[in-house]
Amino acid sequence: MTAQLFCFGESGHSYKAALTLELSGYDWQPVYVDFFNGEVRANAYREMNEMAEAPVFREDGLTLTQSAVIQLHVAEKTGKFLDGDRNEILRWLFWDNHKLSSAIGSTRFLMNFIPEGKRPLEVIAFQQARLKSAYKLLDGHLSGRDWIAGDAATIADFTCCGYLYYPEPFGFDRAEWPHISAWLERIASLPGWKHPMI
Ligand SMILES: N[C@@H](CCC(=O)N[C@@H](CS)C(=O)NCC(=O)O)C(=O)O
Repeated sequence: MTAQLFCFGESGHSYKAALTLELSGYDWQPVYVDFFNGEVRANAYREMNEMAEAPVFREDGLTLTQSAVIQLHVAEKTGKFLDGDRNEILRWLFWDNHKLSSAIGSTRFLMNFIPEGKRPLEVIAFQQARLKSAYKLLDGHLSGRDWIAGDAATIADFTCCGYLYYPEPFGFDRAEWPHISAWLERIASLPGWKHPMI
């Protein structure tokens, strides 16, 4: 059965899972989640994912949530994008989910997807300051190495890049982070790569 990924284009967390599926050559199809009209909070959606979040992966009676779990499942099943030290890969999956993607997701939401007059400027400034430390750490880690964990692309790369291709402003300027920028180019050069909004 073709696997389904419940997702939407603006969701960087969905993108990580979709990118892993796509680059692995997995048999999958996206199922659109109407996030901006509250679908993830509706009872029907919560029955599928009590955490009320996208993405959700479904295949042959299996339901998985949390993008990192979906990525691991796909990588283990296909044997792709898992070369390298497993603890190192897991370390970056956890770091990204805690310090990078979750912070970008909420900052980008506050800066772009709510009415201008309702944007909490102090919260945005606080988040951007914390994110700057995360960009600095990632840029430093990528100086002198091509990939986050190991000698080839892994799911650690696909989780950390999740939000960094989106055009909306959230305080990330690629020109300020040359090693991150070069790494994003490398990922975008992998055969089958797609932009999140395609
Ligand atoms: N750690 C989760 C984060 C998922 C997440 O926050 N998804 C967002 C969309 S990008 C969502 O559905 N948020 C619902 C909400 O916060 O109410 C993952 O990696 O799957």
